[in-house]
Amino acid sequence: MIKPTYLHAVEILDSRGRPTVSAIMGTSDGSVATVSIPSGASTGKAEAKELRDNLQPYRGLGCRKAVENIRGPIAQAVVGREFSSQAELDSNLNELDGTADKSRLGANAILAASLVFARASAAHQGIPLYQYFARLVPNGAPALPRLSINLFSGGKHAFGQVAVQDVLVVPSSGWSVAASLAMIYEIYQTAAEMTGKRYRTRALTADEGGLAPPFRASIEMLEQAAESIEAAGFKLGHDVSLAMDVAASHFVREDGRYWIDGEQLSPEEMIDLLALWQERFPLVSIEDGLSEDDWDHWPILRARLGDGTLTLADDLTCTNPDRISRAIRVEAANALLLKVNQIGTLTEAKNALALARQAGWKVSVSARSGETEDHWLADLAIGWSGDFIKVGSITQSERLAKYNRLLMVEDTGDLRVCL
Ligand code: 2PG
Ligand code: MG
Repeated sequence: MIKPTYLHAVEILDSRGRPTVSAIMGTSDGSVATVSIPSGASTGKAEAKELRDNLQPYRGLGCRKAVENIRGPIAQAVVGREFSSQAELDSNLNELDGTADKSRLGANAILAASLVFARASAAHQGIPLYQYFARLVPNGAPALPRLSINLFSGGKHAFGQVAVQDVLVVPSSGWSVAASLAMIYEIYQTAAEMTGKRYRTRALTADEGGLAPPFRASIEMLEQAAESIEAAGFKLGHDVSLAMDVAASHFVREDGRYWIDGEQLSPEEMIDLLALWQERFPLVSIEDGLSEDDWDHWPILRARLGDGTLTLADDLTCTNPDRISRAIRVEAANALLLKVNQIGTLTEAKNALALARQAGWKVSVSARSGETEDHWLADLAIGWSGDFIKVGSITQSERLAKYNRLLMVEDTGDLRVCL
């Protein structure tokens, strides 16, 4: 049993300088916990709805109403009451909100309350946060995830200079977090030097700290990544592989055609293009290769990619159990990108995880493009034994907070990268 004695919230700023929500909870045993909430830019249509003020300041992006909802109705429902579990707290939050997409109180307000309760509960039980998360899932066994690290950015995270959103590097399984990061450092520096010379620009970075030279087409991101890996002294496909977040929902047009780097492709042609990239490059996963509404073509893409490359669903499934069930039923994907703020409570995200696991899917636990210095996501990836973690690049403290937490747990917690 845990009894919150107060719940407070503050509007703080995220890594893009936009407002977000932070919550603070005290409990009857004297513990105090804080948490802060991330926010996406290339969001899926089916995501739970963040509450934004739609007024000045911050061009409508303020979170003062969400903050007031925590200080007011949520605090009234939670403070002074005993809770026996995370599920009990989360179902109370959902009842209080009463909408399917959390738009009344705001998914940002609800997630802040859900997560701050988790951190307060971990403190109450005297266990690390990743242990608390592990105890939420059946047979939870904490394990360090494989890193998937953003090297080059395009799409909505880099002013749309090329259509594809991310090219990521993925060290082979078996590399520790510490060794993976040292490897990526070499690759990142080599890529910055090479692209600096090739494109005659300084190393400009995108929202998640990835490099964003003025590529002419998305294929150049893959070619340059492959070249940088080899030039840094690593064997492509052996030491390190690649992954992509195509984020195709953000360049599909109403007629269902994909407008990619000056070309208009039908869904079939888009699948051909992805299959061609899969043939040329060692791709561990292709995320959102098609748009969130293109349910007819996802199963074709998945069949085409086969077992060699994961068909990873982000906007398609939005960490939403209903959409995940549908994707499993029609065999649209075989891996889930899990983002807790897409659904809005830990318990619902846990249900999403369980569905994916039952179907034998791989899981990548992901940060958002707008992040904070909070590192709960690293604990979540460990506690829920994510196969991968996706946090962005290896610059900017909001990204490094998560990597540093993984380093800390790896060094002190005696966990090994899961194979
Ligand atoms: C994604 C995420 C993280 P955003 O598309 O996977 O890279 O981006 O947070 O902007 O939705
Ligand atoms: Mg994505």
